[in-house]
Amino acid sequence: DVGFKQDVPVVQNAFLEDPVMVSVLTRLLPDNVLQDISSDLIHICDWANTEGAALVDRMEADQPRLRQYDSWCRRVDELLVTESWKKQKEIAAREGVVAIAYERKYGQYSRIYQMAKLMLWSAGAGLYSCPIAMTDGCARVIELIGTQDMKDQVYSRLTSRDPKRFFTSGQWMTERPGGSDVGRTETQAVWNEEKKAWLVSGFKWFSSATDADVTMLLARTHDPKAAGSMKDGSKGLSLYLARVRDNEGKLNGVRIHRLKDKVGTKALPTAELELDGMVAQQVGATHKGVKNISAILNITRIYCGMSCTSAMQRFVLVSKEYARRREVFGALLKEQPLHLATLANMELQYRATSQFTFYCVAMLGRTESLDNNLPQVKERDIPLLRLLTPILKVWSAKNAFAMSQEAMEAFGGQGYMEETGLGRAMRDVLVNTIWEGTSNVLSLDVLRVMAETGGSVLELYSRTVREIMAPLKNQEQWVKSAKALEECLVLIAIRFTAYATAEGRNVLEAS
Ligand code: MFK
Ligand code: FAD
Repeated sequence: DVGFKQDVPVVQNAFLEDPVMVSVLTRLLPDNVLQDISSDLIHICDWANTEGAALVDRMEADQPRLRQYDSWCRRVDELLVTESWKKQKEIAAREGVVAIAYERKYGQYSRIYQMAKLMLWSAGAGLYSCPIAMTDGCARVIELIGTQDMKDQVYSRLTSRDPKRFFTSGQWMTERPGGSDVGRTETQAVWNEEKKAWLVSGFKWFSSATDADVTMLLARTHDPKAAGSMKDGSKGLSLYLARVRDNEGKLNGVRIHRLKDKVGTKALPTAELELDGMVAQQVGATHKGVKNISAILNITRIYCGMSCTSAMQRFVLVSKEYARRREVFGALLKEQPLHLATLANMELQYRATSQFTFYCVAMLGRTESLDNNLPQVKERDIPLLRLLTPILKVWSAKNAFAMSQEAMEAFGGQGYMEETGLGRAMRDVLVNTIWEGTSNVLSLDVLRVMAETGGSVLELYSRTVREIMAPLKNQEQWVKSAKALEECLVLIAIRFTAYATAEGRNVLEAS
């Protein structure tokens, strides 16, 4: 045991060690709120570095399995998730990672608090952030359009801090004929008078977090008033809410066909599901399924932004830590100009993405707060958030994956070793370019918003940009001002929109 031993890079507390996050929160939150929540943010980082890190290692080492038959050849479809995965659920409830947003203790600022906590919690949660995102989205849909019974029986549990009561939710949209194009959905819902419920049958091609307690799902409605006739395309779809298992743990008309063999997100039990008479309740109006589920999409897409920001924060912090300890050609890495330039570029990307994410989160908080009748919310936040959410999702996913490569390279050969966790992080962050809408589909979503508003959202955009830029006189101020960074993001968004428009036109011209 002789010879050189590299000093190991360690991030002690991502909140305390990251001036970027502190500055974003200082700008967006009133002093008393930041003071109030700081100890919780410090605590969750400590948890992520200790118990969280140990749980993540175990979740990776011991992945979910499916026991399809018992020893007597009876079909059981038992999903075996690890103790560490179950523990994550308990912790998620206790830490209130969904509850904070709905208790609204800090009004419009509650979302910022929740997303800041989620961002730090994610480092120790592995992929448990995925079921939490869908749970949050499901809670929002029930809050907006659910029945009183759904609020009492389900919403209250999705937003509970009691691990024994806490429910998670799935989001079943994608089918074999189409994931982006859900109008090709084959699954059908038929009213059953005897059970006074809808019975849903079909095949769901991707179901993350198959251990969820409830799920929101799309199905084509047999209209009982029109002798069971169905409408084609997405206009024939309605939204349904169902328990995945009954109180004894028996699946509710679901057969688990197979667990997916994925490139990453290995700890997450993603399955193919056959539905055969799943008892469900309709949520919201018939044939408004896509519109009704879009409240989930818009929340989970912001979660993708948050999750990518969290990954980027870690990439930057560990790369900087390593640069402070690794010596090359007679100097520390942090003193090598070219390496410093690489780190600076990473830091810039991370800063931009943090600002962009929390800019959207702040708007989300305002639109959900009880003051959402304020003119600012109606006239600015709602349309701007609708426009920026898909842009945030695409921007953060593409950049976080690119940065995972830089972080890996910054560690040299060690970066390529599984033990550093950078390979896993790269595989995991990559999925954000695909789930909750691929980049091209979300680019088209941006065009959909522009078309639906007759372009007025772009005027709103440029007005907002001009207002924020007005006090900035020279480039120096741009660099110094946090406000300017916020504005850069709006500019990026505009450029992205222009890009999407131009691309769309080019494709049309070429075809
Ligand atoms: C840590 C992060 C973890 C995140 C958890 C990840 C777990 C993985 C979960 C999944 O991946 S779940 C599956 C996610 N699937 C998608 O995201 C589907 C991607 N495809 C689209 O988004 C398509 O654009 C879409 C399905 C919406 C196309 O459907 P349609 O019906 O062909 O679109 P159409 O006719 O334009 O829109 C129907 C209505 O919905 C319109 O309103 P109206 O009925 O009033 O006219 C649209 O304006 C509205 N709409 C569509 N997208 C919307 C929206 N409204 C608000 N927000 C949106 N995003
Ligand atoms: P397609 O829609 O067939 O897309 C193929 C390609 O076509 C893409 O590059 C896409 O960008 C492009 N494309 C599609 N339409 C257009 C267009 N109009 N113009 C230009 N390009 C276009 N789904 C769920 O419902 N629930 C889940 O829990 C869930 N979990 C998932 C977990 C993981 C790990 C993964 C990888 C996926 C999960 N999904 C889930 C599915 C995911 O949402 C879909 O895979 C995604 O929406 C894309 O759909 P698709 O696979 O059918 O691809």
